[in-house]
Amino acid sequence: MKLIGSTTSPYVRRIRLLLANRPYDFVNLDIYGEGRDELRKNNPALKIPMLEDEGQEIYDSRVISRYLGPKLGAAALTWDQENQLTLIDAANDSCVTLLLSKRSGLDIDQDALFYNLQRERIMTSLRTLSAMVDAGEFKEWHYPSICLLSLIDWLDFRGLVDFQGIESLLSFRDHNQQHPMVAETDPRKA
Ligand SMILES: N[C@@H](CCC(=O)N[C@@H](CS)C(=O)NCC(=O)O)C(=O)O
Repeated sequence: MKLIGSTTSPYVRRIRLLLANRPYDFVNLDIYGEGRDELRKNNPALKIPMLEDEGQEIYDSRVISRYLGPKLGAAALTWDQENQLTLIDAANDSCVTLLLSKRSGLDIDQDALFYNLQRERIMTSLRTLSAMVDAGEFKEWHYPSICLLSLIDWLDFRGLVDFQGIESLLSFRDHNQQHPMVAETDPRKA
């Protein structure tokens, strides 16, 4: 089994945490630099993560987690958990958009429809996720918790979000540091 990704991507970190303590090869690419040709060879969507296993290629972290589920003996997700993943992905995708805009020299704080929509989506999704944490919905260490930790830690690492009013998301991250591979996959160590 081979996982193609990077050491900073929150989407890749999800799969590395899911595969904690399992044998696989990890290919760490700089997808905006020297690793881009390798990415082009492996995924026409030009995104990471991407998994190769027994001749099967799988794109997208959510699909990879579905593929790995039965192999890892994980329970299928409930519809409520699927919704949690959709909120996590929504916030994550919008934040990736903001980061790439920033790196392109664009002002992400400007009063423009596109950026207003991203900021609104990020805050409504994060507020809902924070309330879910308070309600105990992320007490267990399962795939939705793995995805939430990967998102929150990456937002903090990149300084993309003001956590005022949603501090329980940071507490959730801090209280889950002991799980396998969480320390080893810290994006600050990339
Ligand atoms: N829906 C995808 C999103 C993956 C994604 O956006 N990954 C980022 C890295 S953090 C990426 O490859 N971005 C490349 C780009 O947007 O050009 C998944 O869950 O795997």
